[in-house]
Amino acid sequence: RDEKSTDEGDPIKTRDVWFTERDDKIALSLKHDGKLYDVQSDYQRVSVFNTQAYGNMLTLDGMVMTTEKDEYVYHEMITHIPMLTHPNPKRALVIGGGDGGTARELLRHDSLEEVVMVEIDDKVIEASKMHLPTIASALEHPKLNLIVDDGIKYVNDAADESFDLVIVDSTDPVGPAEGLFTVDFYKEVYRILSKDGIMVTQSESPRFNSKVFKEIFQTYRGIYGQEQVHCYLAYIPTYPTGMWSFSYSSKGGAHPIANFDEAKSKAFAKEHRLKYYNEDLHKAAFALPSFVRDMIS
Ligand code: AAT
Repeated sequence: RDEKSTDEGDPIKTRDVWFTERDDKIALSLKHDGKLYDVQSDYQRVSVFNTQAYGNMLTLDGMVMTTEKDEYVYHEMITHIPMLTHPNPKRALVIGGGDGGTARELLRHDSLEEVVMVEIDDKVIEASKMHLPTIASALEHPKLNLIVDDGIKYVNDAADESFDLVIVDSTDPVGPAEGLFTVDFYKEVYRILSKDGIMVTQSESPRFNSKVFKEIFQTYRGIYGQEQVHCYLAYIPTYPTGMWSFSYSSKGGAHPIANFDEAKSKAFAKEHRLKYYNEDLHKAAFALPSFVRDMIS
């Protein structure tokens, strides 16, 4: 993180303060008009910045989680791909996702009877309700059962075959999310999925987090089988490299392109005026650049 003001003593110049997400070799910077929230929770540093290009932005330990202006890409893609492939999803579980974006998109689907969301950090929920109201808009929805707890514990305690869809919308494998990247956790997720259940996870940047990216797909294929696990991509400008990946794994073998309902997808995207997801993109997102394909084949 880097905050340097170069405009002190010059009231004519506009503010020139930057948030920087820094890695060893690359960095991503956004100019902002101030910090709206900044709390050290039991798990991480939770902050919201008012950025000039992307609106309010949530960061955890100095890493960008979501922004008001590009959140729709991530949240539409992590939800509608499985929701429009599964024939009749009734119960969904979200691990993480405390900002509310994933729940908001899931709850557009009337077929869902219940969405259980398990977020470890109530400060993320508080910050999002206060400063990301368009993302947090469904957090009070009657079909949402919002639980503040460790997602690993919740999954370990959940009954066999109790969810049609499990979405792992969680942070990178450091801090509280570390245990979400282990074989044991994914075996438990498999156990709680119904027979035709689907698991979707965010699976990092293929170029930036290559090692984790490869491990993720190896782990899932070991559990679901080689042919049941697919990778898809989306463009997210505020995540490192801008190319973000998701994993799709199905217990019953539903193929994300062969089995998806294209007519329903088209009507759904139109009805809800989605900004990224549509029936063409549903198919196209699974087309991988050769270097990505090679990494996981
Ligand atoms: N939709 C926003 C995207 C996120 S936020 C991930 C959330 O997962 C955070 O709110 C974090 O508190 C929560 N989380 C982390 N570990 C756990 C856990 N063990 N149980 C429950 N929730 C957890 C992810 C953005 C992707 C990263 C991009 N670089």
